Amino acid sequence: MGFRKDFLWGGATAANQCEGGANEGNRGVANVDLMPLGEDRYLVGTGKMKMYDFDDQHFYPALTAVDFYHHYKEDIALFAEMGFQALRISIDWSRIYPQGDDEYPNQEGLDFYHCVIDELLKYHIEPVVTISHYETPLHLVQKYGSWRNRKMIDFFMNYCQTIFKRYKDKVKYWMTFNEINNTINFLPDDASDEAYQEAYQHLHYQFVASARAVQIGHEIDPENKIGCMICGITYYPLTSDPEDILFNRSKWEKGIFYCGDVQCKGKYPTFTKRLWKEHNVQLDITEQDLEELKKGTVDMYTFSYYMSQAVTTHKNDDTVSGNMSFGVRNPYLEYSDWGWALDPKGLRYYLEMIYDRYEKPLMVVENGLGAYDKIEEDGQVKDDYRIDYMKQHIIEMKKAVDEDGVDLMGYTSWGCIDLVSAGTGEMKKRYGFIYVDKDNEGNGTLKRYKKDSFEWYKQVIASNGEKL
Ligand code: BGP
Repeated sequence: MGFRKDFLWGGATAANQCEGGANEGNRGVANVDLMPLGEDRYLVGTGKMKMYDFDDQHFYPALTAVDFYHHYKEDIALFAEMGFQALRISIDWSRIYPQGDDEYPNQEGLDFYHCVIDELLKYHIEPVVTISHYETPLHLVQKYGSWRNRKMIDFFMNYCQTIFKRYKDKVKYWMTFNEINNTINFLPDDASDEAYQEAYQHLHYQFVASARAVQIGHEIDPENKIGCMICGITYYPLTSDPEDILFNRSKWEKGIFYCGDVQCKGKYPTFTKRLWKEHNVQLDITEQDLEELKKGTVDMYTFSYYMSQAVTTHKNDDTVSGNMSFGVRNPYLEYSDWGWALDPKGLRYYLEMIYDRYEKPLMVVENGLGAYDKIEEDGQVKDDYRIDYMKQHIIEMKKAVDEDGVDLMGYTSWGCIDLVSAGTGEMKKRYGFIYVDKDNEGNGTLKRYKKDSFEWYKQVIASNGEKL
């Protein structure tokens, strides 16, 4: 059997992590521009430190990133050489509406993505577009408090309508909010009731915005396939203590199913009441909102998968953090240079569990290994560890398809070209098939080099995942 004939193989990026060109094309300032490299990044990201202006003490990697803004033709040509059938990009809201609440869109921003999309289509590469990948115009954060405010739904709708219309007949695959569930995942287990209140309210407004976007997207073009995008983590209980089993279940409910259920089934799941009660949460939800959720269920479930996470209620100091999640070391697994569990079987488990729950087509829109790469004097990068990581994950994907009948539409590996790390702001945490000469502090020629994984991935695509 194997993967479907129209399986989409490709790679994934996000504007704030690869574009740069922050001050070009009339773009506004985005919240992520102010996420510095270094220790303060986490504090700014979690809102514990307010940073509304640039200062000399910090380096802000998103401003220049790997300059896809000026290199997109060269980069897309390299993706085409690998045989990409899809490229996941995000549209940066602040290029289209620099302030977020502007009356008219910014023509230069619209034109930029038009050129990028046309360049992809020239090589028959399907653009897969994330509408919001952690990028929000800063003005919306400062003036309205971002997603704490219901008004955000209207600003977002305006933005969606503009891009759905402008890229009609060119873009068919969309996803609304990248890793929407991270608003909850990011909270430590002992977060305050106020923090939960804020997070659940923020999510509710995003659910409504997403559901309305799905409806508008279908009205503008019935061919559109619009997905949710979930940070996929396979949670395991560390022990068989029933307390651990229940704790693990709450991780799945809170971290994975809560968002997926609302976006795929169009209603809050039954366990919601318990989750809200645990933290005395009272939300602003109208009857109209609930109607919108019902009408705006997604066409596909897209997700990122890097790792699994073991959790326990027992005292355990061997803690590990991974992609926006916290847990303890799993003695059966190896860990990456950044301490993320390497667990291909966890991907199969996730695929089967989710497909069984929603019966919607799935797409893996992020997967990959962030590692230290060494470039040799002759420009070679021998990244066999990356090849091995991806190979093992693709093998498990294939089992999920062949043995369990999961309907999998595609695979876009994360950071197909080296880009800025979302979690740490580093450049040295590299994921790409293409090496970019740039270091953490922003030095380098920006020259692109093919890694060993480049040729490997080319054969994977050419054989539709048979030659690994
Ligand atoms: C996901 C994000 C991506 C990407 C990836 C890898 O959470 O959607 O934007 O960055 O994780 O994470 P990191 O860059 O922290 O290694």
